[in-house]
Formats: sequence, structure tokens, C-alpha cells
Amino acid sequence: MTAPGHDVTVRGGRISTERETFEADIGIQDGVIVSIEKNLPPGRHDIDASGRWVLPGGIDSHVHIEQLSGMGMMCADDFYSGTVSAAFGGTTTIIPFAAQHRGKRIPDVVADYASRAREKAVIDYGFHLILADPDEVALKHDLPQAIRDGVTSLKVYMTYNTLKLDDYQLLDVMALAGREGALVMIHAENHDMIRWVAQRLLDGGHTAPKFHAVAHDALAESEASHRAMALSRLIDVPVLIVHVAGAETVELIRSAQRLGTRVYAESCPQYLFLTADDIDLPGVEGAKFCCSPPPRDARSQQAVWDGFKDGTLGLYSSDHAPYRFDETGKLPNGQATIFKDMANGVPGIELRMPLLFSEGVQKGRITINEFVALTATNHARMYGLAHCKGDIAIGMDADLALWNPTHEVTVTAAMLHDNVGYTPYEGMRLQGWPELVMSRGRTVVENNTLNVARGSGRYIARRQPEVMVNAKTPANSSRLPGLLGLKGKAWQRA
Ligand code: DUC
Ligand code: ZN
Ligand code: ZN
Repeated sequence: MTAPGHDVTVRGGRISTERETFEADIGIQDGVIVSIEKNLPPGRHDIDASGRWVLPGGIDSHVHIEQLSGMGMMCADDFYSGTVSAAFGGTTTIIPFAAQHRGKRIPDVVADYASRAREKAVIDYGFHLILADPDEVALKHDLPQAIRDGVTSLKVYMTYNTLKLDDYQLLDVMALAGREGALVMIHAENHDMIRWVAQRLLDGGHTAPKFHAVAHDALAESEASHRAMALSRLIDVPVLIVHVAGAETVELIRSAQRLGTRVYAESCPQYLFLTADDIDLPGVEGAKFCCSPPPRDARSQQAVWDGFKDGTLGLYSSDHAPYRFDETGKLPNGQATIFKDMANGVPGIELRMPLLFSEGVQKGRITINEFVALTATNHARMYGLAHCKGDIAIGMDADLALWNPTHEVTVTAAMLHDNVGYTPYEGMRLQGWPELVMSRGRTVVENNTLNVARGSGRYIARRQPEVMVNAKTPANSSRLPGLLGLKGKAWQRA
């Protein structure tokens, strides 16, 4: 019997998932993948994918959109420009942050971000929370409620004056996250090391952007990462170290994983394709390359590649932090801006996947299946989206990107769709581009044109991250050791 034609059929492409690569057609009904087989009958809308890789749409699980920074600066991208830019680069789901500032209540923060995204986003999205004020109301009530509402991950900072939590607070947050089944993402840098070195640099008149990388020494990152992992081991709660930059940090994470610590890690394009030398430019030009932690050196770049290859680093995100090269972002004091006052962060939401496709897959550093895992599938698992996103399989949302491996692009800021005005990757020649991008069966981008309306993206209430499912202690446990995962510690048995 001939199957009825689907709403959409993607025909003749080479499909890759994290598991396998094969040729087949994909039938889509009501935005969901319903058939994967050869020679499907014509759909109501047929898309020719011959000569293309058909991959899951990317999930970018670390982006800052329409966010007020700890330094009081507003991102240059709102939920429209940010999601449009993501889509043009092959990403179909983002997880930006709902950022709490001290004194603000979590429900108000989440509601505020949700209403702004609802009106503007063109692709699907969830939220992490940035937790800056873990007071009793937050820990006992607001945070558990937010987690139940699908905000199943939260980011905490070990540095930045207005965001930093101390170790006691980090333990409180990790313990709560372990009980409620949420994942804690950690910005790991030693605050006082950075502060102390920065002050000495400023005292010596060293104010140029390149001194940002000096102040944020690799040891500040590796010490804090090690401490975060020790805190996590103490109470046996998984954590995720985000934006890993330095070779030593990669090695510490690898060693901790070998010991059986449930630590997971992410890195980003800026740590593969930039180094601290890029910041060393005349005047304030280097500000375009400043993020925290900063890009380091060739050895660290290689360590990040190796970490992606051997699984030490499971997530490749952009950490898109869009700030313009003007007084609204990078240069609050114009040409006189010193490194401490520049907004931290680099854009990358649109180029994240093309950079890795070109420099990773096409140059043989990673396989196409590893590319899919690093850009989509692992994010879905890590952040509770695996029931609907990050894979090409029956029942999954039809979020797809059709990549032309022969399409060559020379990167310019002008071709990008963010609102930043520059790119740190200007002039790079890339091979391979996502020419057609689909979200829930809707063609979002085709022929370099946006095809969907503002506000057509959907909020996804995320489920529990897979790594937390086994980590959760029984809600009604009254045994302190069990509750905190401290069983077996020598000092406790005594
Ligand atoms: N560092 C962060 O922690 N977030 C945004 C960008 C940056 O550089
Ligand atoms: Zn961070
Ligand atoms: Zn970030």
C-alpha cells in the first residue's frame, strides 16, 4: 500500500545522527518526523536534499540574549535578532539565560524573559536561570518551582562582583539541584586571583585589552574548576563546567572523570579558533576578542580539540555574548576604555556550527557523527530536551539542517544576522554551509532568506537532564548522609 504523502518530504539526502550515516527520505507530519525510509511518495511539499548532509538542527545551550550583564550592559541581540542569527547558522533551538540580579525574585525574572522571548523568537527555546541571590526564599521555594516549570538548569558564578557565590553558597545550590534534579553550570574562575592581578596591572598603567587575558590567568580557571569539582564530589552532585578554555583545566576534568566524578564540560569556538595573541592589537581593537575566560594559546586550542575528540568535553556551545564595539558594550569610555570596563564576551551564535563543520569535519579532526553529538544530541541529553530535539528519529521534532559541503564562505560581519557589527572570525574561509534550516517542519531559512514570522518559536519546558535522573535522591529521604550523598566518608563513619 502506498503511504499517503506527508506534509513535507526531505528527499535523497545523506542523513547523519550521532550513531550512524545513511541515505533515506524523511517524512514529516504536523512538524514531527514520522517516516525515515527510501523512496517515500511525494509530500505536499518536497525538498530535494541530494548532495546535502541532513543533520539535526543545532542546539546552542549557552547564549546570552537580551540580557543585562552584571556590569549593567544590555546585550545587542534581542530574541528576534538572536534567534534569526542562530537559524541562519543551522541552529534550531537555543537555551539562553534568565538572569537574576541580586534582590530580584526568580519568578519575576523568568516571567520577564519568557514574555520577551514569546513575542520575538523564531526558533524554539528554553531557559537556564542565572542564580545570583540564593537566599532562603530562592532555595526553599522559588528555585524548586522554577525547576518544576522546566527551567532544569542554572548557572552560578565563582567570579564577578555582583554575581559571585562563595563556596558555602555553591554547596547549598548544588545540594538543592541534586535534590530537585537540576543541573548546575559553573563559571569557574578564581575571583581574587583575577582581582589581585588586575589591580597590579592597572597600578602599573597596563590598561589595554590584551591585559584582560593576563588578569584572567589560566590558573584562575584551573583552580576554580578544581574547586568546583571538589565541592561537587563532596556532596556527590553532578556539575557542568562551562566555557573551558585552558589545557590544564581540560586535563583536570579528564582526571576527575577517570576517578568517576560526575563532572561534565563545555567549550566554545573562541577556544578553538582564537588565542590571546588575537587580543594584542593596537588601541582598543583587541576588545573584540575579549571574553572570560579568555582565549589562550595553541596548546590550549589543541587540548580543547582533544577534549572534544575523547569526550572529556561533551558540549560545543557559542557562549554568544553580543556586545557592540561602541559605548553600549565594548567601549563604555570610548578609546579610553580600560580592559576592566569592557563588556565581556564574543558573538558566535551564527558561526558556531559552520566553524566546526569546516575546521572539524572537513579537515578530518572529528567525524560527522561527532559533529552531530557535539552540536545537538549531547545538548538535548544534558538539558532535558532528548524527548523532542537533537536527533533524527521517528517522533522527534523535524528540526533539520541541510548542509552543502561544497558551499564556500568567506566570513564577514556584514553577512551575519546578529546585531553586533563585527565578528572575531572576519576573513576566515569556511567550507560547508547550512543552506536550508527547518524547525518543526517549517522552513525557517532557505536561499539565504528568512521564511518565518517573529514570535513563531516555542518555549520548551525542559525535562530533567539525563545526568540528573540517577543522581536524584529520594524526595522523602530523612537521612542526612543519603540526602547529601556523603555515605562512606571516613570522617562520617567515625
Ligand atoms: N563570559 C561569561 O561568563 N559570559 C558571557 C561572556 C563571557 O565572556
Ligand atoms: Zn560564564
Ligand atoms: Zn556565558
